[in-house]
Amino acid sequence: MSITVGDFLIDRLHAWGVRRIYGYPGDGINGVFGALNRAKGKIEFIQARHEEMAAFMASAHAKFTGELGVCIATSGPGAAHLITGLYDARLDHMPVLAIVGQQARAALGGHYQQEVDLQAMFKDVAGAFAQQASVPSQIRHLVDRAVRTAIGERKVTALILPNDLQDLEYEAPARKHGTLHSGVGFSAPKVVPYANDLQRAADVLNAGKKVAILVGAGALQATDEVIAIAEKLGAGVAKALLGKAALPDDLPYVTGSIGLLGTEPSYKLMTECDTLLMIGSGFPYSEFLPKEGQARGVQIDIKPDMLSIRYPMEVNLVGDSAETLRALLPLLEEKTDHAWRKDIEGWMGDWWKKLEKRALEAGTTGVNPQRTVWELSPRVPSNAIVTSDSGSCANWYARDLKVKRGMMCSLSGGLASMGAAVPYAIAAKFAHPERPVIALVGDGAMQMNNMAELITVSKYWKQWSDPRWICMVLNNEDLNQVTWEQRVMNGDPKFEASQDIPSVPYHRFAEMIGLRGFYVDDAERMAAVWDEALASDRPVVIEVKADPNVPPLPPHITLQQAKAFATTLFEGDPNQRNVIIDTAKQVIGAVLPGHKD
Ligand SMILES: Cc1ncc(C[n+]2csc(CCOP(=O)(O)OP(=O)(O)O)c2C)c(N)n1
Ligand SMILES: [Mg+2]
Repeated sequence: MSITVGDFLIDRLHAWGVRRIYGYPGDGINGVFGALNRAKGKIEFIQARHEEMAAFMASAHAKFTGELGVCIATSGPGAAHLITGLYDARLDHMPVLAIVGQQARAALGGHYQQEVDLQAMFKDVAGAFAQQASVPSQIRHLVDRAVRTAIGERKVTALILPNDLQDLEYEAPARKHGTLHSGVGFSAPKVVPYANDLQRAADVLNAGKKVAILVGAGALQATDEVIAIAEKLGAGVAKALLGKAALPDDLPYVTGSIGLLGTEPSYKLMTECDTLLMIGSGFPYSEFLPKEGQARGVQIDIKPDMLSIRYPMEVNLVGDSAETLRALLPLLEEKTDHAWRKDIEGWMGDWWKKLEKRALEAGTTGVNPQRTVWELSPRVPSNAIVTSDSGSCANWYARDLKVKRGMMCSLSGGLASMGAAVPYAIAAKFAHPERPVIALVGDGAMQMNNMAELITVSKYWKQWSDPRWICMVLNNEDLNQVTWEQRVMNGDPKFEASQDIPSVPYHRFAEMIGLRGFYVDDAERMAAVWDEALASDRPVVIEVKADPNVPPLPPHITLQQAKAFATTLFEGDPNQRNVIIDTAKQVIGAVLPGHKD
């Protein structure tokens, strides 16, 4: 029986292990959708509200499963909509395949309707492999190479399929000159450095008296190994945002997040250490790492191009983090001096108290947003998946959410795009329907696109074995993270025309589409609302009337930033009074010289 190119594509993706595709239809890709339909559920199709969201879902699928993520869209506008979500995958090194339609072959080059030069458009985001098919016998090797390149190189790839080609009869490549004969299959290799390189790394680590470890997404599968190494070396461990779930926060030497959204102990760990071991992290901000020359450095990364680009390392190891750490462990000497470890534990004890104090302060104009995540920490189930959007909530996610062993967490890391938390949380739920999933989102990001994806939740939630899916929205009527950046980084007052956003009843919208809604304008109710949401029989939206005047400030403020901030307060910031009051409660000692916290 003959099959179409579309049928072959679906069969081949199935042979590669693909079981779910996120996307949106259109006539440019109908030949593939017809094939998906004929395949009768061999591959599940999940309909997003927008192609960008489908690409975020594919990226999150890769993050939460380790598998290839696949998204699909029509030609022209559908393909263009995918781009931001694909960049999210690309910047976080996630294997994602985009399948897009194109105008009919005979029309190409004719300024035809929805004709966009897709190969040029995908060239950057899917530069590893972006190919347009022109004949049926080509499809086999194009799928094989697109999939193998994506998973083998941890990159984004794109397949562009002219619409008339999709319905043509599939032809196997002939046995003749100028044809390709490809096959299915890929097994990741075990990548471990040579013994002498491991020894060089061990020598550096053994010589150190104050070892700091920084873990990123590359350490997510190496929890036991990082713990064993940290304990042997008496080290503290800071976590880049994408590595938040690599270690639980109840370990006394884990200093939590690093960077602008990070903790003071992580900052101290890096500025006071004499040795840095970086594992699977592309954390971008070098100013939060040791000063050049202060520490000797060892880095482990599976991707050679990520080595020694944030700090000049003495030993650069290409390797799988868990395997490499296991090979390194017997070469390390147990530290006998525990002073450094004691210092770190002391800092952490103080830090958690400080965070609690900050979280329990009352807001001037709404609920203190730190309180929302602080109350979640003791309640979050240890099998939960938590996602965060880009915005002030990412600060509270980074600092106040205490990760338990077994949890998974992620966000748009490298791209730091708004609008990823809900699609991430949807993909998390499809990948792990038995786990509770929680998305933390700002109101600006909600209005940008997350709100529409609640409709996707309402369409599918009854299929999920555990219906617990929670979206918490911080309704602060402000693009707050950027408002604070304007104040602190630029020394400008809040620009209301760009920063104010309208209030929308998110909880009522949730109720209108069959979900459950909670509205919280009293911080004292936050704990009880989490309890109710975590026991709900359906997905929940918690809308929190949040105080926009609580500063999501970096752990240390430079003198220049402090001056800039102090100046803005006297230059007509519309929220001046409440900003001063809330800031005084939070971090005035850090911001305004001469005051104590
Ligand atoms: C697509 C995109 N556009 C703009 C930005 C810049 N940006 C980062 S955070 C932010 C404000 C987010 O506002 P909201 O979602 O309301 O969260 P809040 O900070 O108020 O809690 C903006 C505009 C971005 N990261 N991504
Ligand atoms: Mg906001």
